[in-house]
Amino acid sequence: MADLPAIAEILDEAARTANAVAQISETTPLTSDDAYRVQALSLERRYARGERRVGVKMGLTSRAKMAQVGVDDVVWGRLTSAMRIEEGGHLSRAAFVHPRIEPEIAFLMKAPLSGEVSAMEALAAVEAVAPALEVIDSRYHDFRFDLGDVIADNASSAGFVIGPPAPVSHDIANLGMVLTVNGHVAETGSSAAIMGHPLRALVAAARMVATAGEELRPGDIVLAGAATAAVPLMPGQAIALQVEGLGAVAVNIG
Ligand code: 0L1
Ligand code: MG
Repeated sequence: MADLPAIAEILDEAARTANAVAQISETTPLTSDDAYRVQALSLERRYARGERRVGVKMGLTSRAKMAQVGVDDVVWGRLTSAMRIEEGGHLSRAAFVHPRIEPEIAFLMKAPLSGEVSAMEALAAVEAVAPALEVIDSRYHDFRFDLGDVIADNASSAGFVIGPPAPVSHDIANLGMVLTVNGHVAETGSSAAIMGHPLRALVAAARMVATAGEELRPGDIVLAGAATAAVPLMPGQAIALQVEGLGAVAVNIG
């Protein structure tokens, strides 16, 4: 039987020290259920160090990313206080293994949400929406993983930046999103690439956290998923995301 606490320690240490490790699946293929247990155990280690859970991220929310990993459902991970990067602030490339950044939409929750909910119920629990950047960083060599690997690795969660919040009355179904690096366009996409509508990612988040006995809580951030491919991060980059009608969010890489 797999030693789930030992696997959680390996992945937590890999993230904490920014040292890549071999895929867990090379020796111990994990079911999704066991992989989510590993994720929860590795997050317990972060909480014990003083980090707080501040929300969740949805991953593999575009058809392109699902096809890349060979799955047909989204994944989720937990966001902690230590992953938050100030809007317009700096992050150190050296604190990560091989970080990438991707353009997202974030929800800020005002009411609890959990289980099977409709899109209308999900929307009613949202305080605000915002442009967001997610830093992902697989703790596996070469950013290679199977589904169990990536779930256990907290869905590659590494950092996030939230832009100015906008009222939920804003229609987020199909917003143009432009990611620039040092003023040059790196990726363009639409919020519609996030499961067809970012609100579907929130519905999925409510469903998936419930399977772990958790809920989305007031004040939580929910990252809905990426609208384009992720861009590798290097020192000296100024990263900015402009979301049509919603605003901008930026971060500098040192
Ligand atoms: O946020 C994401 O969609 C990433 C999920 C994990 C897969 C990856 O690291 O690309
Ligand atoms: Mg993401």
